[in-house]
Amino acid sequence: MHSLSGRVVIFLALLSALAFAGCDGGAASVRAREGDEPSAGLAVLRQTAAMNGCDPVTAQVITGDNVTIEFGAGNGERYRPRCVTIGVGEAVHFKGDFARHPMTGGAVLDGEAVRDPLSPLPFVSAGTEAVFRADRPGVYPFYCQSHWILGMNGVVYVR
Ligand SMILES: [Cu+2]
Repeated sequence: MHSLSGRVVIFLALLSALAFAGCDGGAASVRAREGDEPSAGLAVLRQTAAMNGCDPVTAQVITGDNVTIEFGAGNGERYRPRCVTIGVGEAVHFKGDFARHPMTGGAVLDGEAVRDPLSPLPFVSAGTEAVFRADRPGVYPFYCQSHWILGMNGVVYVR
């Protein structure tokens, strides 16, 4: 359990580092640990290209600032849409009952929900709306802490 979480944190850190690299040519990949070769990170990314039920190739592409992901109530225990792609500077609005569906950045990997402490996605457990504005390219998975096991998770891809 502990080693899995450690491994996933490293994996998520690599994702963040790759996002950085894509942003400005690689000079600022500050989050990669010493000893982690960039090629290893790319391999990990390819192996896990599909996560939280999303694949970057098939994710819905939405442009503009009116991307809304709704959850709960009539949508059931899931996010609609579950997988979206937006551009840098654009925002995603999450709308639903966060008290019933507390949301956090992170991924369900190997049947375990693992929170990503580096995620810029907000942790929200109250209210009915939250906004995530993307300031750099990256892969930003998220899940509901109560219902992730039912598939209540998703990914925001930022290009
Ligand atoms: Cu939920």
